[in-house]
Amino acid sequence: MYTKTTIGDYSFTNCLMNASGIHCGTIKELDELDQSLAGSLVTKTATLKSRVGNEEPRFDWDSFGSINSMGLPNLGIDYYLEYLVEKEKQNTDKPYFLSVTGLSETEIYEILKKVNESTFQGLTELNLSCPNVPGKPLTGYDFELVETILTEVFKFFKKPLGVKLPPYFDNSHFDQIAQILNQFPLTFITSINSVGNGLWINDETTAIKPQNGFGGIGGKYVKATALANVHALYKRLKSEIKIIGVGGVSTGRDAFEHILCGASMVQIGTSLPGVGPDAKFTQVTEELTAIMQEKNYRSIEEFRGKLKYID
Ligand code: RRO
Repeated sequence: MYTKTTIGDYSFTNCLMNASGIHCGTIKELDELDQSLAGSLVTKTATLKSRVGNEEPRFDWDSFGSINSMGLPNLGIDYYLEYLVEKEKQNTDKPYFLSVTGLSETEIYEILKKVNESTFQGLTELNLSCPNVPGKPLTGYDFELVETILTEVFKFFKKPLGVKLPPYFDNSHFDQIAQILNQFPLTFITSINSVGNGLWINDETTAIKPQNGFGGIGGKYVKATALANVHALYKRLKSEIKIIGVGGVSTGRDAFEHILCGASMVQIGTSLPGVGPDAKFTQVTEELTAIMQEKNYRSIEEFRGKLKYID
């Protein structure tokens, strides 16, 4: 396919995949992703033990995007790890992503040790940017803590690792996070997680229940922020660290823009659940391929990161 890509030593038949948290909590959902045109899949972010997450209603959406305060509901690391190890046996040339986090620094090390010791061969996405766990500040905004965690993790973790980052809004923050990430043998970063602490109101009442209605915003509302983060990090990170772009992708044009900004792979989040993996990945792949054909690009490498600036 025109849209094939690579991240580290891994090759993917298609640069499109789901975003963690979207259609990836159960075996049934993961299997539907696996059978679609997506080039890979990532699991719901797993913790050591399963979690029910926050009270409902905890998700709402409109034609421009979504708000969520899921609170990390997941079936626990063993469930996702066993699923992926099994998939790898059936599908030896398709690389998969496992998303993990911990509710404490110690839990992050414990869960990554488990992944390191398992037979999982794919890529691990360490989520440093969940905005919705009450009482837990967002790790990606604490630069010192990010540096400490990565220093500890790379003492023992020997598999390909990436980090999922929150959106940043200031050039000095792009500089600081890139300076830290460049010190480590990261394979990729995923940018951006939802824009934390938005507030939606229906009539006179919050749209979701947890934390008095505050939640992470995704979809079209965040595309400009996502593109800026992908491009700012593309310009600052060493070339070995590949970028997975996520935020506001519902068409081939959106994916094309993420790649122009520097993304090697593009995740689809908010726009996926309404349509389902089969139809969504077919639509976006066809649209992206049509744009490439019209512009005479035969691979995404021909335009990746080549955003033009007005003179
Ligand atoms: O589960 C969630 O509330 C959640 C997570 Br872990 C995340 O990384 N991003 C998000 O918007 N919601």
